[in-house]
This record gives sequence, C-alpha cells and structure tokens, in this order.
Amino acid sequence: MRLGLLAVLLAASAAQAQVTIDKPWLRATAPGAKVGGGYLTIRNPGAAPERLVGASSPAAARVELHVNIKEGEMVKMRQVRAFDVPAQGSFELKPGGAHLMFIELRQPFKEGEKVPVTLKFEKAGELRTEFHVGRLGGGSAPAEHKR
Ligand SMILES: [Cu+2]
Repeated sequence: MRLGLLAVLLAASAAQAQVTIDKPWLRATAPGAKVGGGYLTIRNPGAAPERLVGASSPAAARVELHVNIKEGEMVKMRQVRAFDVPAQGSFELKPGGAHLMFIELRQPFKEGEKVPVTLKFEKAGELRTEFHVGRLGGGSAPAEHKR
C-alpha cells in the first residue's frame, strides 16, 4: 500500500521535472495600463519536445502567447497558439521577442511584487509559479535575476 503510494508520488514528480522555468518576471506597468508583458526561460531536459500551450493568472482577465514580428520598420505583436521547447533545449521569452501578454490587468504590476501564474504545457500539464515584477519600462530582468 505504502509502496504503491510512493510509486505514484515518484511518477508525479518525475512528470513535473520534465520542464523547468527560469527567471520568470513581469515588466512593471504604469497606473491605468491595461496590458503587461511577462518573460521567462523554459528548459526541457526531456528526450521529447514540449510545448507551452497556455497561461493564466488571477492578476489578468487572460494571458496570451505573443511574438513580435517585424514588418518593414514596424514591429507588430501577433498571438500564437504555442511556444515549442525542443528536447534537451530551451525557449526564451524576452523583451523584443516572444512574451506572455497579460490582458485586462486587475491592477498595475508594481516593482517588487510577485504575481501567481499558471503555465500550461502540452505534456507536463499545469505548472504553477510566481513571476517577480521588475522595473517600469525596464528592458532586462530584475537585478536578483541577473547572472
Ligand atoms: Cu504582446
């Protein structure tokens, strides 16, 4: 009985260990802002490719997956259905590139706060984490996340 439970727990933790996330952070927003950007690096040590297929947070009505696309001189954001994380590789969301777009913020993201976010992966399922809020308009991760 106990061994059976242990096996289940080990199986569950092994499944969770397939994907790890690194340096999750949000850009602080100005008062009244309706949207905010979120960034992180997803690492996949597994032998099979993984995909981030969605995200949600109590801090926003919805969270979309966006990429920046250059059209001539203009940079436009486009929503995508998933971010691919290659086997034994990683995928980086960063300012100027792929990002999570938090839409209809319940309140501004203030520097130093932590915001709960649930990431949904195709294979690993849901992964709950906290994003740290960095500087307003800051182009890089908050100081404690710099290498
Ligand atoms: Cu966006």
